[in-house]
Amino acid sequence: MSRLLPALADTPDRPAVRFGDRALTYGELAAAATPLASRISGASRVALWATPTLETAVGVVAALLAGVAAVPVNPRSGDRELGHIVADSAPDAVLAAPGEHLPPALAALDRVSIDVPTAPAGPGRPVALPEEPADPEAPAFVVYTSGTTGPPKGAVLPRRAVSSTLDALRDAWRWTDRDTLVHGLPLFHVHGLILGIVGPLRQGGAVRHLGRFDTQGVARELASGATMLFGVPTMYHRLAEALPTDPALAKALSSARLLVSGSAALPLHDHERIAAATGQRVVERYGMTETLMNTSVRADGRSRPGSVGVPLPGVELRLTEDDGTTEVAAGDPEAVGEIQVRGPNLFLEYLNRPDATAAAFAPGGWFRTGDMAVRDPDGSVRIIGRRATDLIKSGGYKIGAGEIENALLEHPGVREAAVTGAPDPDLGERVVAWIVPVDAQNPPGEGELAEHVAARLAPHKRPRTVHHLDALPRNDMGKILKRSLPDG
Ligand code: MCA
Ligand code: AMP
Repeated sequence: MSRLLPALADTPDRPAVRFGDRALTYGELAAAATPLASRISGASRVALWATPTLETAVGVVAALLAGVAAVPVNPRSGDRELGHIVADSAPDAVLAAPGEHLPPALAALDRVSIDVPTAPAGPGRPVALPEEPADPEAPAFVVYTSGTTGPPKGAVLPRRAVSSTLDALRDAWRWTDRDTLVHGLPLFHVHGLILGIVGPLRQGGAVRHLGRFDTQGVARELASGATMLFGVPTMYHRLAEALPTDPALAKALSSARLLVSGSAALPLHDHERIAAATGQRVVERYGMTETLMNTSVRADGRSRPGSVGVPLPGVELRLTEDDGTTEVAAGDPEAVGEIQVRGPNLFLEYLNRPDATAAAFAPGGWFRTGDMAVRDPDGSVRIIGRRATDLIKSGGYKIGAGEIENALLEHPGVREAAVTGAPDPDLGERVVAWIVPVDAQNPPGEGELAEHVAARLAPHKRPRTVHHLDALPRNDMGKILKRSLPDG
């Protein structure tokens, strides 16, 4: 019996995961993950080369069964980002599909191959699952997340955060073993991996991953038995754009039981276009790497565009003034405050960063999210912005301005750099770089700087627009005044 994933033993013949034409039942998943779990048993942490493949799903199940914390790694991470993650998390081994070419930082580790039989055995004798750790506080994941400055921090997520958030979503979304989820999210973040893969498996339902997101894949899966869709707003924007010319997509989305958006705010215009074309209201939920899920519009509740719903069962939520401890006036729908949360969904700490961990909490164990919101009279939360302007949300990815500025400053043609976010209809925000070149006659080009950042950090962190300036606006202390930069 698996505490986190009971269906592995209980319903071996039911479909569990599918990527393209490769699929596993729960029994087959247990059979593939169990030997892998024994190979890594006793390790403290393992890196997981998180390609959007069946192997990643098997790897994550193996790590959960073995009670070893998984560190999902973006296969597109550049050398600087990857070097930091490997040095900081010090994994005992790396789990990767056979044949994957690993960059040097990972190739230096012990490699454990995720072997998935090409022709699974079908119904067979039940697999004896390993004894999972009984301690709910044992780390299950270390997920790296960007801050305003410096390299990403590893949020250590215990098993209890994973189980409590998924059980709360079961309740809020009426999520059951009869549901089949479709998604095309990357598997190195909470949204795609914990909600999108571990989520359906905890409920005993199924997941079909598209490999990569495209509107036709969504239509195909929803038209052939999938019941739920998870996506970031950029994906819903692309669906909204495609709807007017794709009646099959409209029909498929209309037939879904639940469409869920998260990771950033879904613009009103896209909400409205999808509702008009499909009759469906997209449900928004609000979460964070450090807190997993905090609030959601309930499946049986009223979805209002702009609302991220009510606190999930077990989650306490308050809005505070700038001092971080005084609660804003209750019942005043105009009162803006920072969202603070407390509950079993919270992370344990930032790995190796006691300073950052301490700074993230207010007295009483309240986690400071940095998100600003108001509360409607019915208790539902409306996010209106972020405290830090140096955090950019692009395509649903959180990107720290400081991290990109540091990478840009490593380019020989860059003397000074500032990074901001500019509104973007597709990505929500896009990364904009403001550069003072070393040689004004011969400044580095936009493509060259994008390539430079993509190779060091990750492609989604690359600047989409580059402006050249003679000097950056600064105050008397020399601090860059980003608000004085023209609109990006
Ligand atoms: C372009 N590309 C490049 C370069 N330029 N590669 C290297 N160097 C360059 N200079 C490549 C990209 O790698 C990609 O390759 C392609 O060009 C297009 O990239 P891009 O425009 O960045 O993105 P996109 O393909 O248009 O993707 C949009 C997307 C994506 C699919 C919406 O942004 C996405 O998957 N977002 C999900 C983010 C997410 O999961 N967030 C969850 C974290 P190729 O074409 O080969 O792919 S938040 C979270 O977990 C919390 C808990 C929460 O609340 O959910
Ligand atoms: P990450 O740190 O990448 O896990 O992203 C978490 C952040 O994404 C939150 O602090 C919010 O700013 C944002 N976020 C997540 N879900 C939503 C949502 N439904 N609406 C608005 N912002 C969201």
